[in-house]
Amino acid sequence: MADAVHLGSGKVRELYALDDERLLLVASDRISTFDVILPTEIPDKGRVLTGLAAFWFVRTRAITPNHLLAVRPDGRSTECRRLEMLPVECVVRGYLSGSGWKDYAKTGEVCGHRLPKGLRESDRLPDPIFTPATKAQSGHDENITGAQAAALVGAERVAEAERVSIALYRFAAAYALERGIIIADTKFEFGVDRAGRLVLGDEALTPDSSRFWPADQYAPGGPQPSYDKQYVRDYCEKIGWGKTYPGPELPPDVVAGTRRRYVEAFEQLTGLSFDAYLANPSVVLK
Ligand code: Q0N
Repeated sequence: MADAVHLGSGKVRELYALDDERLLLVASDRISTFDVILPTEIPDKGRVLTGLAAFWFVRTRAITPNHLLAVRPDGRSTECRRLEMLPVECVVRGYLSGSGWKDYAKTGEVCGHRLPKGLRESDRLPDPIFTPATKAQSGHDENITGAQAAALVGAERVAEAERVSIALYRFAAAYALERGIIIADTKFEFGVDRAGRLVLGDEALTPDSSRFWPADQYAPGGPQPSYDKQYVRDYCEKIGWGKTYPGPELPPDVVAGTRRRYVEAFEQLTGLSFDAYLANPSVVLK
């Protein structure tokens, strides 16, 4: 890290340049809820997300190339290929939730996709839909139409990103469902390499970039419990926090319960023990 140049901070991650071709993505243990970073960290959260993303990168190589080069022994740092990132977030929704549900309830459509009438909140969609978004000035994600996405990156590139995104979602959602986790929706970020190839970047198919729901509690017709953040949300509701900065400190039992859920998601999806990952992060790459 001595000569890594800090390029920027996301809400919960830091990005460094290693050289002209390689970046280091470092996942912190910070947690956000209702778009606010809380003052209390969840121990090992960054390691869980790093290990899970690496696990998926290896298992989706037949669907798309990705930026993963190595996971460092600390378990939270990913060395990756430097790409020219597309300014579009590639969201895939398999279930009707969040802004997708809000848009549907208002208009019967989500990002230009006409959907069947009579769907309830959290219902499974007949087929997953591609609902691109951009980072608005406010820092919030804003849904856009396929035509707007095409204006940003070109029609052919959007079509390619859509095809790959849907294929990734179908693969991961089927895999996760067999292991008791519904991936309701997920966000991919792609870049282009020097050869002009589309390459999957960022962190993919983690509970931070997706909505994970426990399959055994699935009950459409309202919002679903979050696989990872439900203890945090319940606590925030209980104390009547107004959901604006600053967020509340979390008590030890909420921290412990939340850490356990992240570790459980890792173990359920990878079939590996998290202790084995901590001892040697490369176990997820096999
Ligand atoms: C990159 N972001 C947005 C880190 C993630 N492989 C890459 N090459 C070039 N740039 C990026 C990547 C990746 N991944 C991605 N910014 C730059 C997401 N950031 C937010 C901050 O934390």
